[in-house]
Amino acid sequence: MSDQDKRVAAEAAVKYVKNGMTLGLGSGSTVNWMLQCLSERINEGLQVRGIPSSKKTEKLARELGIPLVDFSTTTHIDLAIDGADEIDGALNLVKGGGGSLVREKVVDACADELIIIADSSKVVSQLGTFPLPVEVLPFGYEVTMKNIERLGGIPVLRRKDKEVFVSDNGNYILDCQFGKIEDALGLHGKLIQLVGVVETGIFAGMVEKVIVARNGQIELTER
Ligand code: ABF
Repeated sequence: MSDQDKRVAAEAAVKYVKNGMTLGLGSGSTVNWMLQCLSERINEGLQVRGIPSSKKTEKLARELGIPLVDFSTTTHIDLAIDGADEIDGALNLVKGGGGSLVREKVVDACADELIIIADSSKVVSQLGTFPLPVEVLPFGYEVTMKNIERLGGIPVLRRKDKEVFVSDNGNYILDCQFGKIEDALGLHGKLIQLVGVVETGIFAGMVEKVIVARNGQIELTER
């Protein structure tokens, strides 16, 4: 996992940003490099505005002077740029390692185009090595865990510094080991029907472009 490659992928994605765009700003360390690069372009005169997908992204974007709006201003996003934890050959993703999967999915799904940026460590032949993050309501999460187990998963309540992790939406995250995920969309469909499940970290059929940097070289994959 190389910081240099994250930066190379981030800079390549910013080349797709056009004047006047409303951008979906994802979350994670690769996106943080993208925000840095976007800020430099804005200082050179680029006029864009962004909708952040997490409180962390919003904080950094403000610090970098990136103009921000929210969905009360516009429900149209020209281009979203986001990271991922796993990317397979069909451009299906596992996301949510940073705990922002719900707002990421709202922003990414709204965008006319979604570009994913990553270092090569995220590219996998099959999803599932990374435990699948699932955001759940705190109320009755124990029941939701049992129901996920009935689907063959091993859910673990996410903790941060020994405290239960609470998402920007006030919910809990279950990190679920399902082993190799054969049918990502099918698994998402089963999970999202469970009472108490808010959203899953499976992003299937949403991605137009994936920009991966490997040893400083860009690999572009388009759907
Ligand atoms: C974000 O990117 C999250 O969904 C994911 O956990 C994170 C991981 O990527 P990075 O390596 O860039 O932090 O979108």
